[in-house]
Amino acid sequence: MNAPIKFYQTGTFTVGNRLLTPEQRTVQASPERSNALNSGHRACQGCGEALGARYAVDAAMRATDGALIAANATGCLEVFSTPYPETSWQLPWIHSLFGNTAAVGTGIAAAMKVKGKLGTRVIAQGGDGGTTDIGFGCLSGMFERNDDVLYICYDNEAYMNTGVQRSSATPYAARTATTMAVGSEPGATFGQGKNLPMIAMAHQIPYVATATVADLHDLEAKVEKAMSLHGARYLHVLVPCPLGWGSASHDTIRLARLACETGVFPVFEAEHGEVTSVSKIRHRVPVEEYLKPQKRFAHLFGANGHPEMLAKIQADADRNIRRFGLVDEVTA
Ligand SMILES: Cc1ncc(C[n+]2csc(CCOP(=O)(O)OP(=O)(O)O)c2C)c(N)n1
Ligand code: SF4
Repeated sequence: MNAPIKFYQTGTFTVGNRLLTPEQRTVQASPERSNALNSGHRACQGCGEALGARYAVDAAMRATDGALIAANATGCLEVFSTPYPETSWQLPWIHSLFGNTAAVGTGIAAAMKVKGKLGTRVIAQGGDGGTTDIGFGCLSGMFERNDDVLYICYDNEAYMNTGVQRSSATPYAARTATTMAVGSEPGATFGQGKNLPMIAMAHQIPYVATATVADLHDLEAKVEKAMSLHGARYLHVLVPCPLGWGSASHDTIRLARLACETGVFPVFEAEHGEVTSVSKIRHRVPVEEYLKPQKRFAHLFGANGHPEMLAKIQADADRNIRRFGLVDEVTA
């Protein structure tokens, strides 16, 4: 009897890496990886932010031969990794204020320059609240001066560390502690959220990219590319948060993938203000498939649901697909 053919996804932890040449394998596949964000931290089960940060920082460590310093805004990533007097970080790591991480990163880069340590590179990282709201002025300044820092925003679309309050990256209609699911237009009604990647592009900095924890190889590659460049660089990573999104902890990667496949979250790269590559949608799906597994959107469904709000979310996703050319056959 013929054995059934098995297909393996290349680049995975299991058999997949053995199907790739050594130079194509993921950073995490290597026993030489730095484990810069080590195990034992206190993130929730299924935390997309912990996963994204682990891959991103280890990739930055490999790209710099370990000559890396990180500044970190207040937020979940800082809190779950450093319960005093412990730390999960295995690199020089500085906790900044909630709103000044970009400026602290700039200062570290300037200090390295003055000391002649040009090989020591800097990343600054924070959540979407620390990035799109309170830290926005410092970040825009860092971009405008073209400071030699890679800023990584882990976007879980709300202020999770303090109990799921709305940020300016919270999507339209999402329920948070400050945008309750009540009234004729329940959930966040402020608009579609602030689009930081496009604002970063408007500064014409050397490199802007988006990524998700659904494609960790892509995330690593973008970090490595960013670290091969100098000047201000910005990486925006969508990181589902089971606690804040009301999703199952085992759905983190599936939701990140659905965010891409619906067009809700376009994945692309841009250099000096121009889009240079996009990740095409392989199986386009309606936004309902992405929204339904998340309790923060539960009020949109059912007998008392809000089809008109769903239609707006679909229209925004369709606009992303057109704007970034995410599906080849879309012309209008
Ligand atoms: C000036 C200031 N205001 C408020 C806070 C309280 N605070 C700490 S973390 C946080 C929310 C962080 O949200 P975000 O940046 O989105 O990161 P997440 O926790 O979601 O990863 C807030 C409001 C603070 N530390 N400093
Ligand atoms: S609240 Fe969300 S972002 Fe924070 S540790 Fe839990 S899953 Fe991660």
